[in-house]
Formats: sequence, C-alpha cells, structure tokens
Amino acid sequence: MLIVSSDAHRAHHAVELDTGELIPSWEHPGRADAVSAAVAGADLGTMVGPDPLDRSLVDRVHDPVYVEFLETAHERWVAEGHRAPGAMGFAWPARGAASPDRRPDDLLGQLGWHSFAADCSIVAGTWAAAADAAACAQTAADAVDLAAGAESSAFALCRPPGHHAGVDTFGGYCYLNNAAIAAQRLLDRGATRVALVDVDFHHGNGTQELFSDRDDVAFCSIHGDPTWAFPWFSGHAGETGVGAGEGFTLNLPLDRGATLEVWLDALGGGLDWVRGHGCDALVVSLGVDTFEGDPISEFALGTDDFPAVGAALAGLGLPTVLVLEGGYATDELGANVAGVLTGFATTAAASI
Ligand code: Q9C
Ligand code: ZN
Repeated sequence: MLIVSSDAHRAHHAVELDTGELIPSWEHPGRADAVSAAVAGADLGTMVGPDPLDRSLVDRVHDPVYVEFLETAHERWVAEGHRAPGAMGFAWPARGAASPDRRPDDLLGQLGWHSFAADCSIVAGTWAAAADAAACAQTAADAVDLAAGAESSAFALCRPPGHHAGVDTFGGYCYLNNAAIAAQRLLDRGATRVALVDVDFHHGNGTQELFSDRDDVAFCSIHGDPTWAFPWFSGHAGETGVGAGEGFTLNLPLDRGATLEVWLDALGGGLDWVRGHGCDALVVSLGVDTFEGDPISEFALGTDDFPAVGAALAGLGLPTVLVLEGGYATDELGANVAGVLTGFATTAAASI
C-alpha cells in the first residue's frame, strides 16, 4: 500500500467556535503527525510526497470561484487589517431568507457565503495545506491499478480532512473534498463507477452534495443520526440521490453509542448495496472518530476493533484509495488508523 503525505499541513492550525467559545481546533497538526508515525511503524508500504496538484481536477469537483476564494481569502483578510489570525465568517445565508445566487463582494460576506459552520477558519497556511491534502488524494488515486483487486491500494494521509467540503462551501474542518477529488481522478483514469464509502462518525455532507445528482459515484455513509449529530442538516435515510443520481446515495444513520457489532452490521448492509451497483474502484473516507474515546463523537468502537473495519472494506475486492478524514483522540489516533490499514492489507493479500 502506497502512503502519500505532506508536511504542508503543519502551517494549518486554526481556531474553532465550540459551544460559544473560540478554542484551538480539535483538528490540529499533531493528528497527522500521529498517523504518520503509526503508519511508518506498521510497515504498510512506501511513504511518498504528493505529485503537483492538477488544478483543473479540483476545479471540476468544486466551483472554481470557490477554489479561487480559498486561495486568496487569507491575503485579503490581512490586507483588510483584521487582527485575528484566522478569517472566519459570522453570518450565513439562512434557509428561506437569502437571495439565491447573490454572492456578496465583501470578504466577510463571502466567508459566510462559502461556509456552513464556524468550526474552521482560514489561516496563513490553510490554502497550502488544503491544496497539498488534495494533491495527496490525487497522487493516491493515480497509484492504484484499475485492473487489479484490493491488493492494489493507497492511503492518502490528508490533513485538513475533506468530506464536509461541498461544491462551494467549507466547514467541519474541511476545505477541499479530498475523497471526492480521488474519486473524480479514478473516473478520469477510466473507472466507470466509483464506490465512495464514508466511515467517519459524521455524515459526509459535502461528498453527498458533490455527487447526489450523478450515477458514476455510488456514495454510502454510516454516521451519527443527524437528529442529534453534526452536521445536523443532512444524512437522513430518506436522502437517496436526485435526478440521474437517484438510488446512488445510501445514508445509514445510527443511534448514539454504536458498538462494533451494530456498526459492522450497518457497514455490511452498505457493502452489499455497493456490490449491487457495479463499481470498479473504491474510495474510503476514513475517519476513526467512531472510536469510543473520541472527544467530539459518540460511537463506541475500540482500538482492537479497527482491523475488522479494514478487513470488511477489503472484502469488496476493489482497487482502493483510503483517504484520512476525522479522528480526534490524538493518543490513539495513529493506532486506530494503522489498525484499519493493517486489517485492509492483510485481508487483501489473503484474497489474491
Ligand atoms: N464541539 C470531521 O470529522 N465541530 N469533521 C465539532 C465540537 C464539527 C468533524 C465541534 C465536527 C466536524 C472531518
Ligand atoms: Zn468526523
């Protein structure tokens, strides 16, 4: 398994508004460093840096106006003389009350226009980190053999994560949707349909938005039920895709406290659904915030449970790109991610 990572993430350390307080983000540089150390120690494969980012790939996944906004927002923030290190909006176009398609000219207005949550800000290093994370996903997607099975796999050690980033919005610690970029790259390389399985604790609302009207990506997400879990406004079982994409989205919301047994039962149903959709490659949005010790999530998987997650995913027998998403229990994060990857690699090797 090729491992793709970059050090550019270290300059992205942002603040978040958490229950009325501005705090250092739960999504911090120590996360990627912990994953990197554990993956290196697990001897899973060669570690490389990313190839240069293909901007046209990013511009086909996201609105190019949004990508340009992300790239320039911090320099505009500095030029306007704001004191805070991170650019963050504080007013959003509310449901039912906003003029459609009237993007404001002003930076603070655009920060609200292009975000859906105040849990991330844009600091000096954010664009470089997000662009390199996307490049890691692109490079991992280029590394798998589309004629092979699960024995051909790559892991993109992305930070910041991506699955909450939509067509033209950031939020949930995500700016560019790394997993969607990997899926689009696999399609561009000749895959006819890509399965995108999101095992992060949170609903992959950005990924769902990007692909909901398309039939070339089958998207399945297992997550805390949006009646009580972030991002609250999507991820219900009734959301199954729209137009040509009807039937190509599957949401599996679960109650608080899901154990491995409950959670794997849902994943099994999701993987059976994927098997019925004729996919020739797999992208995994790999969040391990399903961990029982995660400080901001409410499922109950143990460190010893994660290899079974990887093994189940490898059971699809597809060439696979695993993309790092969430996981905030920094002390156990490396072991939990390495556990998934080891379970995946062991099962994939046994199936040849
Ligand atoms: N009180 C991912 O896992 N903010 N994003 C939580 C905590 C939202 C999680 C605030 C969590 C976003 C990629
Ligand atoms: Zn998450």
